[in-house]
Amino acid sequence: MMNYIFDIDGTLTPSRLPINPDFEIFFKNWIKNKNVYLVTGSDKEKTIEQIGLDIWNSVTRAYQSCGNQVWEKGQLIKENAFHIPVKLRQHLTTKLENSLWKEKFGNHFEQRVGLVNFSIIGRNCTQQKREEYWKWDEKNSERIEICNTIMDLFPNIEASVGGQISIDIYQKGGNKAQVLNDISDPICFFGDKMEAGGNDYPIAERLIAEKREHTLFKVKNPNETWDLLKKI
Ligand code: M1P
Repeated sequence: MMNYIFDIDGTLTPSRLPINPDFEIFFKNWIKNKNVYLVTGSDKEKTIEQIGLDIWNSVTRAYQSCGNQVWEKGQLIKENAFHIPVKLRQHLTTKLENSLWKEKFGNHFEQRVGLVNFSIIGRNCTQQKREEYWKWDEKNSERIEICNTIMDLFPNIEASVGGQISIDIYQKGGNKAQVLNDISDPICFFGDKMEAGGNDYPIAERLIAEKREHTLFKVKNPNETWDLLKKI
């Protein structure tokens, strides 16, 4: 039986925003009698806020914090601990002070289970500032540069770009690809950040490297996911 894996931000919903209500109705029906897994860098509370408790409880498994916390039908089944080392925190604080993006809104470090989410603009920014930073970062590649520097300086730590304004930081190997340890083939994977450096990349890379039976759907936005699902 096919196993369907979905990223959330940028794939099922716009980043940090609720799912389109019509897509929500469609998706609720579509997942019935299918093996469906959600894999996001985000935490349980934000995920439920965006896709609703009904979908979250109906899927086969929900992997939060890039798979560092796992939920099955509302039951917690696994979690890993992770806290950033003091030296990395100092390094990121310096990045925050020296960034060419000058507007800061607070909540720059968000501790999650098994993951720390870091944002130069700060998670307290408005939707408008979020969009502005996203466009600025696309031209300036600040987040990619921060991730690469973290991995050069701290070989036991991994960092990846997810969503619009932040990066996810976790123990080396604590990336989204860990979900493949307990999901069997064949697999269809839907994600918007499958390029190197993106937080969906480790899943795509491992499926290819291990010659697993799979199909990758690299989408630009939730509407594209919806269109693809109408054809499946
Ligand atoms: O899934 C990765 C990230 O997606 C969103 O990121 P941002 O806020 O940068 O758009 C958020 O859901 C974030 O929590 C998550 O880690």
